[in-house]
Amino acid sequence: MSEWYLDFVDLNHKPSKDDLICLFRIEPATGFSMKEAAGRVASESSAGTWTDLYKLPERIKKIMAVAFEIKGNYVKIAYPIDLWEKGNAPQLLSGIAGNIFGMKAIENLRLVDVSLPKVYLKSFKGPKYGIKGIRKILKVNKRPVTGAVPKPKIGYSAEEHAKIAFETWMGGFDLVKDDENLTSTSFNTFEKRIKLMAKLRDKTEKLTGERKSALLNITGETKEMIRKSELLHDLGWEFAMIDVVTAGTAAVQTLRNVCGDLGLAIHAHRAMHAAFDRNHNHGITMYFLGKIMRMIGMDQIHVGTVVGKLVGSRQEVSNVANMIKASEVKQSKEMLEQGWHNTKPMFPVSSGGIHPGLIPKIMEILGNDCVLLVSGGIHGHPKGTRQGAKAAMQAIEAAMNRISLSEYSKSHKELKLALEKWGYSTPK
Ligand code: CAP
Ligand code: MG
Repeated sequence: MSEWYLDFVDLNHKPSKDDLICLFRIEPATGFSMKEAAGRVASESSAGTWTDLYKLPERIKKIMAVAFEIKGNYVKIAYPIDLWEKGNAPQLLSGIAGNIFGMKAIENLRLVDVSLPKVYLKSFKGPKYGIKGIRKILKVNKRPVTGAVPKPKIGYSAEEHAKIAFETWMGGFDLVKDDENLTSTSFNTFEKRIKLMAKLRDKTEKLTGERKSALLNITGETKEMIRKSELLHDLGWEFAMIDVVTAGTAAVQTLRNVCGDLGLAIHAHRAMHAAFDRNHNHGITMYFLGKIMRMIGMDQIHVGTVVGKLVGSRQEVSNVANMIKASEVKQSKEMLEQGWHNTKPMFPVSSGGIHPGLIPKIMEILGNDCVLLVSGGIHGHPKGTRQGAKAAMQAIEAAMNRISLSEYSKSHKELKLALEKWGYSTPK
């Protein structure tokens, strides 16, 4: 068979400053060399096909991707900027995260990172608010922002849901979040929930003098998301929440535009990410997902907890959290150089199996610039949601003042009860 895959490999090639550079980890299938596998990835993700052609205009050679570095299983591929439509995230994924995952000549393929050149990055909006903007909205200066999802995940009526929100806010939390699978159901419609919650938000703000808000889940068909984001705006809400993987990058881009015009910040839930990032040999890293979501312009995104109920090593979680906050990232084994060119930093969100006993550890990993979602870990408190939220706020105070939880719990009864129930355990 006459192939031209090796035309996509040139280990002497020097990428230009406007190229997108991708870092892949490739395991070739039996019978294929690394070069043959790398050439296939570069070809199928850019301007190739499986056989040589009768005719190939010279011009096309200028947009062929080039595998220019192979180190063990790590391969770097340079993609000329002209391959890409500016401001089109789905197109980018169709190329560098598309057919290549299914090629027979490749046993396993991992898209590790992509380095986005300034000219491409700047064709997307980036976050509207970012960390500083959200801190300003919520009037929370230094400590982590706090939030909770009413639990169980789905099942409460809108009235019950709003009452739990009230208790959560009254316990000192800033945010109440919808769960990823709660949108608008017969027993808890979006409209009713956000109306009832808005009333109780106003009441809590009056009672406490604090800012209170919510991350309300608009995930759905794109036009329906637009309609729901308008409803949120009309009721004075500041955030829309989107399950960004299930909704898809096209919808997420549209909503970044719409929410931006309405002044809404966007909370990105990552449900379904583990379908492609959990197996370290194949798929797409959470690091890459975090990066394109910052590029598109989410204000905050779930990154994991390390010590909570879901997978994600300390290294993985802190790499993602650091990258979405950084102004620049230096190259290392599994990360490419990335300048962010004034793109605002995003808030990393830690959620999933958190209770007060785990809070200092999470703050040690993520620092104070994070959103802590403590849900089961407040609603399961022996005295209920409000006391549970107080216990979590006390754990944050203790960590901010570098006092051990056992010491702080001597004078803080809510924290004491939480520690008696959960201790410092990691839920599974
Ligand atoms: C947390 C959560 C979040 C997960 C998502 C849940 O609840 O609401 O969806 O944390 O994971 O349903 O599990 P709990 P991640 O606090 O009660 O565990 O943030 O890692 O993407
Ligand atoms: Mg959830």
